[in-house]
Amino acid sequence: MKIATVEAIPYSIPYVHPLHFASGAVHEADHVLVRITTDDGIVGTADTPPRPYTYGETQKSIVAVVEDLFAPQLVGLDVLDREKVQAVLARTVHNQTAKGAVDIALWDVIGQFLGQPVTRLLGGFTDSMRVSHMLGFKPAQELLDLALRFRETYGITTFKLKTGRHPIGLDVEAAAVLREGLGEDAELYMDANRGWSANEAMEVLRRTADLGLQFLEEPDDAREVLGRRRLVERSTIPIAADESAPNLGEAAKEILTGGANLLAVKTARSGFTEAAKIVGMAEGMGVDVYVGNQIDTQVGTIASVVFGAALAHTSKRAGELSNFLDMSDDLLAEPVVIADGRIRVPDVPGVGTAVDEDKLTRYRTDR
Ligand code: MUC
Ligand code: MG
Repeated sequence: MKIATVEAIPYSIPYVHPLHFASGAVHEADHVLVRITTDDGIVGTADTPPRPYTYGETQKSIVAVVEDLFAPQLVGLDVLDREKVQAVLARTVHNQTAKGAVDIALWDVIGQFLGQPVTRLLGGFTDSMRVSHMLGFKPAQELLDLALRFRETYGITTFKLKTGRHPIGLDVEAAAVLREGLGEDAELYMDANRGWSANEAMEVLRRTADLGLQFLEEPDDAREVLGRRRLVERSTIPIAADESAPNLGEAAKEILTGGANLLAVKTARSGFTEAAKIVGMAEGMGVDVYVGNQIDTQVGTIASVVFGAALAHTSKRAGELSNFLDMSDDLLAEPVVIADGRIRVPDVPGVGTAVDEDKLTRYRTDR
């Protein structure tokens, strides 16, 4: 069975609750839906979030690279020749999320072709993922009210607090109010999206030392190598690499050079194939991972759940899987359900991301 077409469809869905963080903000999901269709009519689907402040991609650049560069090289390849597809993608540098979406859409095709859920093809470890919810910049009391509502409504007890603000006391206060209000059993961690210097991050760690934070993600710019290394060496909690480790090579480099001792793995930027390699590398080096969030739609979230639940190493920690709740609508035909703080893997062949065609028609921006 061969790849017949590779499409990249831009669409836009507004957020009800925009998310603000140190490297940017989202008001609209200006994403790209990638679709691979085979000569037998199987359709594989994946979502692509443009994050210019993280990977340099835009909605237009994603459409261009998928349709103009990748599609002509992929059409005609057998859907099971995954390594040939990887070789095509690897010939182009960067374009992380465009490549990730092509990979996931292909896995979706393969699962449907074989009549198997992709999560089983990837490892089949478990059937659900525990959810961590990401809280954007807000005053401390609003953050706590939100977290309590998420706990009450969805059973979520793990929260990632977006930080990296100035003065740093804003984030220290937010963390303290969350810990006080949620109690000692809640899992809390911070993500500064490079908003601080290494010294500022050190100060935050000192002032939050008694709050039982799980880890600190991307506190500063990892390219400032010595500052980051000093931070990792002195911190009593793990320092996680997110945007400093977007692919296998960078992830290995960050671990080996002491830039991080924990890794965020994101299917939106690594697809399933490269994400699995990153997880294997981390496992081999005794480094923990967690499934991160690219402010994913429900289509993107299901891909993360399918991958995270497939492997023992990614199932240990909660995955960031709930920020689609801030959107006004979605393309997924069957809405994602969060119950008792968990999302179940869809038990269908493929990834389980069938799209509502009426909604796609309504939200696509290319017609
Ligand atoms: C994160 O973990 O940094 C910020 C932008 C984006 O796409 O995802 C994030 C979350
Ligand atoms: Mg992050």
